[in-house]
Amino acid sequence: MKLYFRPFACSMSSRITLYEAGLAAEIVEVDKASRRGTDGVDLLSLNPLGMVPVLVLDGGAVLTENPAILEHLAGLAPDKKLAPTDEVGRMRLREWLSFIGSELHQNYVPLLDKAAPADAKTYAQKKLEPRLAQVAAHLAKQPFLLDEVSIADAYLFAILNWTQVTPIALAQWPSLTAFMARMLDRPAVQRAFGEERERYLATLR
Ligand SMILES: N[C@@H](CCC(=O)N[C@@H](CS)C(=O)NCC(=O)O)C(=O)O
Repeated sequence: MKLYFRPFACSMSSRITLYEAGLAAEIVEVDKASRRGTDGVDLLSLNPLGMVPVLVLDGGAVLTENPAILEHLAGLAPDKKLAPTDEVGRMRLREWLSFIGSELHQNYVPLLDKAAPADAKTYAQKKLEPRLAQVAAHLAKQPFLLDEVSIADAYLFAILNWTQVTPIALAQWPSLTAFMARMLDRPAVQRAFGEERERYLATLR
């Protein structure tokens, strides 16, 4: 199995999940400008939009879309219980994955994109703040999005990590900063975060 990633992109949640699940995979960095992996593979040949994450399964099947990759990885290690298997739990998991993907992730994009017009940034920030407040209210009542830590938390962690390079102050929601710290206490998250930070800083040099 191969995971294509860019440092501190949403693909960090797949790396966290690999480590939480104890799964072996080759983790391949993709250069932002050339969209080529360090293995020489052109990302556009795997995903026409050139986005990470991409997971190439051992049989050669190519899986894109972060929530689908996360669910697949969780399913490979059922004993780690990173995704609920009961109907209600699965329903809640998909509710959160969908919320994070469409309501949070996509609204961060203009704030991270240097080419986005100022109006688009203002609009995105206005959309994001009430949505972050909604997650904060939920996490003020419980430590993780579901009853137990799950792939939804890995996805949320990767997305909230972007806040530090936006004008939004995460500290206005103590339950979100506490969530980030709680996640960073987990060895799998610490390892993934540390490795991605090292690569991220290298790309700035
Ligand atoms: N819907 C996609 C979104 C993936 C995505 O936004 N990837 C970003 C990094 S977080 C990316 O590769 N962006 C490069 C680009 O848009 O050209 C998913 O859930 O996997």
